[in-house]
Amino acid sequence: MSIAVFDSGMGGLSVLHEARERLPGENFLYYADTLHVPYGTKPKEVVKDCVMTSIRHIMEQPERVNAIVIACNTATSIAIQDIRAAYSIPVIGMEPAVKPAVELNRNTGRRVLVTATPLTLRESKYHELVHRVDDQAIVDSLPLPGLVELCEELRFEGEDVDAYFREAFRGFRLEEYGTIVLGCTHFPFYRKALGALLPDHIRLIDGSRGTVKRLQEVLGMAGASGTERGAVRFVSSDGSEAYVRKLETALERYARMANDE
Ligand code: DGN
Repeated sequence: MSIAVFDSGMGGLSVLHEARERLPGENFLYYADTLHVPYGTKPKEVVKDCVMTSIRHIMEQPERVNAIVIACNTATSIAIQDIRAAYSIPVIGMEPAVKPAVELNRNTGRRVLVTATPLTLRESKYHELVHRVDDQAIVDSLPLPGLVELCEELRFEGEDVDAYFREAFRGFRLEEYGTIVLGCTHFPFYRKALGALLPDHIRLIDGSRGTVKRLQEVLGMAGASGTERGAVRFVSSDGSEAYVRKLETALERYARMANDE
């Protein structure tokens, strides 16, 4: 079985990591649309074209993938219906983890803060989701433009990162929040930096576990089988070998960070 994991850049590695933990024997193709990263600050129609072109390239790869994970909240909200209409293999998307966050904070007096790219938070898909699950009106939203770019430079912690978050959270009374949703697949790279900055009671959640669970359901695969580790092949839309090396480094760093938690 070969499974494609797609993002504009390296954010989808957080989903690939989760998928390899759950399905270690499978082979993965990781495709990054480096020609067009970041998506989240571009107009919707431009993003839709970039996504459809990327999916076409994925389908042309020699692996002949059996399923595609759209490991990008922005691309999912803009294009998942078009992708599903165009291809017959299973296509699994991302959704900001608003529902579990609301459940965790129900009747606690604490609020939920959803962070994502500006485009994800502007889309009707997000507003419909909040409308459906936020029955106690406890959800607030915070776009984090610029964080994807920091991540793409492998700047996961340090003074610049702390300064970015301090500025972003200015004006929020953080003690009121019980959970912060990481609604962009690049953001879990900042779990450690955020953990050090935020009050201890705040929980950080992201959508990768839910997406991989869905992938397992759709493929009818309960979990790890066999002892042999599957392969991962990285492809970038600009053909850059240097970016492929960067993806390998970032995946290792992410795995180390996730295992330290
Ligand atoms: N990782 C993408 C997401 O989950 O929304 C954002 C990437 C981007 O191109 N902005």
